[in-house]
Amino acid sequence: MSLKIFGGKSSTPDSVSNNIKLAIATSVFHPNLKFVIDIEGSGNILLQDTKTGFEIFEPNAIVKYLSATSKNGSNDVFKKTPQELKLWDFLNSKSNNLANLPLEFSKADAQSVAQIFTFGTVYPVFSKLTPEQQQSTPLYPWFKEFSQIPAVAKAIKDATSHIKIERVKEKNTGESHVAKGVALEKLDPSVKIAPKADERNILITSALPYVNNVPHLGNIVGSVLSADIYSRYCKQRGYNTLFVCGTDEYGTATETKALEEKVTPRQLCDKYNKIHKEVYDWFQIGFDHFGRTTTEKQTEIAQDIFMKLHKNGYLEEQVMKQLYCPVHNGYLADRYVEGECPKCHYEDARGDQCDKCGGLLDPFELINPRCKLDNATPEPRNSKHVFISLDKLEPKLREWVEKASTEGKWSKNSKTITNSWLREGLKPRCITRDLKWGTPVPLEGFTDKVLYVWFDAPIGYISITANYTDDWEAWWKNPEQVQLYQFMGKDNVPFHTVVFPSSEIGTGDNWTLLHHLNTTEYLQYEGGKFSKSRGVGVFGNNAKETGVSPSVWRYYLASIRPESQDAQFSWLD
Ligand code: B3M
Ligand code: ZN
Repeated sequence: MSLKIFGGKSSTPDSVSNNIKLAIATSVFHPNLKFVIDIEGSGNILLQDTKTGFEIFEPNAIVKYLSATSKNGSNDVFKKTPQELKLWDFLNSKSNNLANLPLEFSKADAQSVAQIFTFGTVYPVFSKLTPEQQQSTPLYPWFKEFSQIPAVAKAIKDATSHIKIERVKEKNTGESHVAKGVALEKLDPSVKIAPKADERNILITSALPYVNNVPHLGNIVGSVLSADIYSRYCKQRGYNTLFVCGTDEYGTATETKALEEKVTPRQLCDKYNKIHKEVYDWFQIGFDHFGRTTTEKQTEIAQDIFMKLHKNGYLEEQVMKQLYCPVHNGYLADRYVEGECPKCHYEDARGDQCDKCGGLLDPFELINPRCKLDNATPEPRNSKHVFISLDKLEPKLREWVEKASTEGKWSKNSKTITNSWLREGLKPRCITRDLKWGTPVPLEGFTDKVLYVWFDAPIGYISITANYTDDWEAWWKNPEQVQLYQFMGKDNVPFHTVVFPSSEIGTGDNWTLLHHLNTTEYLQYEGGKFSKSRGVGVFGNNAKETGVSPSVWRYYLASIRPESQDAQFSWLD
């Protein structure tokens, strides 16, 4: 958490009062923060958590927040103490006769929120009284004692001296942003967010974007922005929230793209992981951690899940016929085979789908198939693979889906998609691939293969958390205390409601399974599809180049969010 506090210009008694309260609370509860008032500032009081965007405007609420977030802070400050209640009554009665102030403080205590309020409130009045007048009020002994507490004495100085703060120019807009009064603190980043007993603990994930592309606006609104909005909401409500995401880096797409760019998969991932990070930073997405799937923790956790499935009898072997390219010596994923569509005879159909007639294809159906990379003619080869026995896991999964979809209030669409898989009956699904760039299969006889990216990627949520905190199991193996919210485009639904939960359930471990999933339909670009290869659409980096501020982009994208049907991005809007 990093906080900024803006004090107001002290020209009216009210703002003197407020600044005194803020300065005391800052100096008492967050001694690392510096409270300064900018002479040219707008005068608006504000506390902002620069990481989450959390903001409070009301001075008394800020004082309470500073207290609650201090080292020994407790949420009790949000309840009114008896002294406070009396104080409110006094203030509401508009009586300004201090002699009537119902004070019951026996001892000056700067840790007491009620005393800070009282002190701030009476300070402007009190400081105008003559020494004799001051001494004649019942308040005097306490007031004097309180003002002499060192942290308070310092705060009074801070609140009553004004400085001119250098203007910050924003690069993109050239606009001059006025810093109003600044107190900046970085709380120790080594303190990790952990679930707390007796609090609402919310774990938020957004679908892990494929690393090998620059994300387009559809990707942004569907997962990271939607999740960020929810995460900000949760944090403002005071829920103990952890929001993680990262790039999905393994698989054919990465291997192929690396070949195209003539770099290693690792180099490719490093380059694009950085690009993703920059784009999301620009959009002010407040991840608590943004990681990646190609880490040691991923190998450790994914292999552990795999071996537990094996031990519990949920894995089986099958031989698969696949297309192999003899020129670049590799098996070809469906979409890396091209050829003539057997249905409409379009020349450039892909092995998974024909872009012209939209028909779903099997790569073996293509007429004159060719390797997308080098045009060589692929040949069929047999290869032995590991399948997850979803059929055996089905009864347990069904039971879970029924419960989770009700408790987690899944959207109609998510339920329909999930039920259509269940209606057909689950079949064993291949979870290994003949590739190099992936998590190695830890099973004898398959060690030259890697885990299929859709088996591996959701485990990325867990390993990314494990790279953030050693205590990752407190989030991921704690269903009693943690609720998992996952954000994604609708095409990702079955992997999150069927395949991933089945893998988790099959291990026999006590996982924090999906509670609520939030999905979007597609965002279209001026009536068509976003397409990086055809250069159609707005991509993360283009948004920045427009010079329009991220807040405007965030607002617009959220306002056209494809909640229940496809939506249109339009420049005219
Ligand atoms: N990378 C697909 C996508 O970005 C995939 C999501 C993985 S979530 C674990 O749509
Ligand atoms: Zn080839």
